[in-house]
Amino acid sequence: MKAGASYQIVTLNEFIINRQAEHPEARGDLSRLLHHIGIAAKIVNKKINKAGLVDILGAAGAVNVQGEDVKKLDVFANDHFIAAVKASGEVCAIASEENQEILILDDGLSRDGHYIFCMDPLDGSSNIEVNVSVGTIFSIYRRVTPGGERPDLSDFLQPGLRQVAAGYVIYGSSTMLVYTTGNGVDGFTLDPGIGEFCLSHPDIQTPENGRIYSINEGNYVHFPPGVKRYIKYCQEIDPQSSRPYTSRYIGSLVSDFHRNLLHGGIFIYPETQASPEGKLRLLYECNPIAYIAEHAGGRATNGSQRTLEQVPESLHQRVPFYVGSSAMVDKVHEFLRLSEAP
Ligand code: P6P
Repeated sequence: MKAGASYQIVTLNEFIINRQAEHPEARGDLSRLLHHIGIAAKIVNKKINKAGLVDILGAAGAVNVQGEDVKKLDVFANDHFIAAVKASGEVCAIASEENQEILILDDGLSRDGHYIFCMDPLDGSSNIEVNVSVGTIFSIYRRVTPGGERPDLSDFLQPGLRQVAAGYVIYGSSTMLVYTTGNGVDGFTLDPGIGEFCLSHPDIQTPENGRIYSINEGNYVHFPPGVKRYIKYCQEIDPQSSRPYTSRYIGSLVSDFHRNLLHGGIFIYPETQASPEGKLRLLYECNPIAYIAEHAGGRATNGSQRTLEQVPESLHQRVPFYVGSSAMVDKVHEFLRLSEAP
């Protein structure tokens, strides 16, 4: 950067307020909720960064040197995102990967909350002990039940198209928050020095095509024939580049998706023998990631139907998931259709 060039830091909160100003009709309720999500992300990030010191802090279930009960990090993350969403007063109910049933927030403010909140508070948490990036994934809808009345499952069984916002936090070599409210996808990197998420990736557009495919090839023998053929296609020499595609699989959805979002690529978790409906959850993994992918110019399906058009049948429903660069998702669809042709 040239001497004297001004580097304008745009913090997450400034960005949220600026974006709200573009919508005079906005009442600030979604902005307030997003602000509280940012706070929870910073709290979880601080805890995760210390997770490597578990021997000092004590393993989950133990009592640490400070005499505190050590919680599993996904329980810790779940508690803090619930607390942050409750503090916003804008959400009337929560669905979480950590809770079998929906959590009704029926204290004064929340009872009239306009939104419902879905989350996987710490996706890929088994990777923490080996220091691999993990993430929080969230999704926000307007409630369908009347304000003031008790929310119910109908508020959550909405197709992903109706999301008003979706995002993820990736706790990696740096901690980032990436989200969309349907008007572009923007990425913020946490600056620990000032404790703020700062705009680092404005208006993310995912490449239309890519050379990275992400899939757990350990399940190869159980994949649908079309997926097997697509993998072989990726491994052939590409005439344009004289080399095959690159296989990258971290085993943490947010990390695999984030890399493909920026560089181009496809992530696939199809149905397998162990997971005949697929492994990933529609409400709080596939829909938010699909919403982000589409608003960055990408595509997300279950192998035939657009993920965002799928009407959920249950809270923790699993679906096959193909997400990433649009040309790559289209290409795997060709192989799936060919394999189904009579
Ligand atoms: P597998 C992590 O447990 C997770 O839910 C996603 O983050 C990840 O993409 C997937 O499961 C990995 O599953 O079966 O390949 O280990």
